[in-house]
Amino acid sequence: MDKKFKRTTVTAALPYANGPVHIGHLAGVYVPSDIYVRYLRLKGRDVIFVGGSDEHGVPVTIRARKEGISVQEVVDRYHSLIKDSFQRFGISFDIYSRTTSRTHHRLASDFFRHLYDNGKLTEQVSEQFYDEQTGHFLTDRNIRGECPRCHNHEAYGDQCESCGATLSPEELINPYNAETGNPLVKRETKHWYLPLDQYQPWLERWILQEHKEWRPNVYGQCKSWLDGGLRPRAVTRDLDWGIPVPVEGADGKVLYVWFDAPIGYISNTKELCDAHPELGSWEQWWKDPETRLVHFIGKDNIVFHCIVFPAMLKAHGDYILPDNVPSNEFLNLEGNKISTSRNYAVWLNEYLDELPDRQDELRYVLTANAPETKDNDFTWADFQARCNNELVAVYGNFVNRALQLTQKYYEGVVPACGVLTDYDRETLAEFRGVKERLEDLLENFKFREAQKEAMNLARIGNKYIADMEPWKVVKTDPERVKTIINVSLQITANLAIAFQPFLPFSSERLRCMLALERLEWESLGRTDLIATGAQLPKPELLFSKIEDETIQCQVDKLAATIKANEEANYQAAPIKETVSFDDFQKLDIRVGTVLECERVPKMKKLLKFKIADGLKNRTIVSGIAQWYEPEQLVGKQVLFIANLAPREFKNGLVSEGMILSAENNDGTISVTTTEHEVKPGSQVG
Ligand code: B3M
Ligand code: ZN
Repeated sequence: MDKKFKRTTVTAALPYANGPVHIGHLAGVYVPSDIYVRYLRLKGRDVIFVGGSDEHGVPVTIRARKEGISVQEVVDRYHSLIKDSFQRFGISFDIYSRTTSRTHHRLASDFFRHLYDNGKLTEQVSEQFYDEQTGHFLTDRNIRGECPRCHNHEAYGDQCESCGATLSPEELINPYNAETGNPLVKRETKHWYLPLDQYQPWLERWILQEHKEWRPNVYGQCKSWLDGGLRPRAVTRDLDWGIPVPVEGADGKVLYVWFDAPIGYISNTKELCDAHPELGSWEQWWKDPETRLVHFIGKDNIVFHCIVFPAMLKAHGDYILPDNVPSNEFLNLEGNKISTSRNYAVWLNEYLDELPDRQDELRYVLTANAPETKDNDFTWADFQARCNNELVAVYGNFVNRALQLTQKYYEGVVPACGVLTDYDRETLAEFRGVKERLEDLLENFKFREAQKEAMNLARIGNKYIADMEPWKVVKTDPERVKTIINVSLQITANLAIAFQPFLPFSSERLRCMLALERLEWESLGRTDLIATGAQLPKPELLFSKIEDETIQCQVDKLAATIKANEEANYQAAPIKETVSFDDFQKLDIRVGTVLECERVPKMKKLLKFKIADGLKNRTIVSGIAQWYEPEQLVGKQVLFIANLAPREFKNGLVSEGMILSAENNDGTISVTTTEHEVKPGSQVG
């Protein structure tokens, strides 16, 4: 870290209190920020880690209406759920507060007022959609109407979920209030704007010139926003949930959630410092140029943290600006986008309940697979493989061998180190540079590589003990074994230290098993960490295997969610154009009995039927092999079109008609049949 900084304020994006947090949030923001903060604390740096719930905005109000409870109840519920899950998961916030706190309301309100009083905001009247019956202006998400592209009648003001089009409310045909169904009219309303265009030249210099070191994804997104030209942004909304606009004549208006939420970092710092005078004044953490500010966020929040919030801070004038904004890309889940509204996620609270005491396993996999440079995919199979093949088979296995052998040979008393061989020395030498390498990676937010580096030490340890085979040497050279075990224990202590920022739970357990008072980061790389003669307690396994059933259970759960979503979204296809009765009568639909059914060589999709149609036997070929075993259909009665012109397949096979079957919404096929048995050749009509 730069010498010019005395302390660091680390913030992690404030999750919306409209649902629990999921692995996407963890991988993108909370695990990396926690690693970073733990590391800084281990280094003895002055740091605070600020978090909290974002409790304003439209999503919480929508959730409240959906569940038929008050908005306050929604945010209360999710705030405690999120806070509790973070705590159980070991995200080591110094404070986790909320944007509905009184401190925050006051501070955000004052912040706005300061900008307003100093002429930093502009006023603009514009036309917005308004529900005359309820007397409310509506936000994009609360407006529905007919999609101009696909004519779905339930498109949202910002997007049509049917065809995926991005929309603005103006484009909707016959817009209506999503809640009440009332038609909407346009009405004039006044709002306050942050004139971002005025900050463009400054932002260009500050980001594009002075912060070239930001991650390429962050820098790139900023550049493209700046290249597109910034426009004034409204910082108020017509809404009855939020912080009232502290200006006369602004009744029914609140601060825009993206205006107040980042100020939440400041309010929460104030709340922290008010409760802990030893931390000094909150202002020192936000206004002293010797304080370094770092925001951890997801990629959909980049513009707010790199452009809008800095412009707000700059406009205010007293504040420091972020020094870095490490943002990750997205994490997908089993190849699909994670979605709170579609309930498609691995929710942290459920993970903690269903896989108890496995915090470090998830932390490990999310870091090993972190979407630092590109979107990444979380799969349960990969989770299991990494846990079993890396945590259990490498790190856990090595530690367990070292500790168990100490018990077995020396009743837990650390044996003295004798003369080191070249191989011992080479192994220990690998630990010498590790502190510097880890620090360099961590300081530069390369958590994935840093954890790999730590895991590499475990591999070295594992290889050492496997190569040394103390269980064999003990029979021939008991003195030598003492040295091997001593060296192994020194390596173990190093692992406990190196993994501490990443896997705090197992490092703590390992510390106890090594009977160490503390794990000192500064001692990383030393080979005299465990004193000869120290008594170690009986060890327990550091990691245990994740069983197939556990994984299957989770995979099934996701599949069930996908299925439930499909059901919920199911809409029958529109009815085709009307046909005359005469036209209908031209079709000759009949019942036939399946005499034979077999697969067609080289044509994977096809089944070949011999059908008795009451007059002769005919061959019909049908593309349903994926859904039936041939023998399931033999003897069944099926409906078929008897007068369809014969169709020839590539291999010369001719189909004399078509068997009728229904396609379910999940794409599966079901052959139609008659309710009672009827004579083959019976006409259907
Ligand atoms: N609540 C968006 C999100 O959870 C928003 C972040 C606020 S950070 C000040 O992605
Ligand atoms: Zn559409």
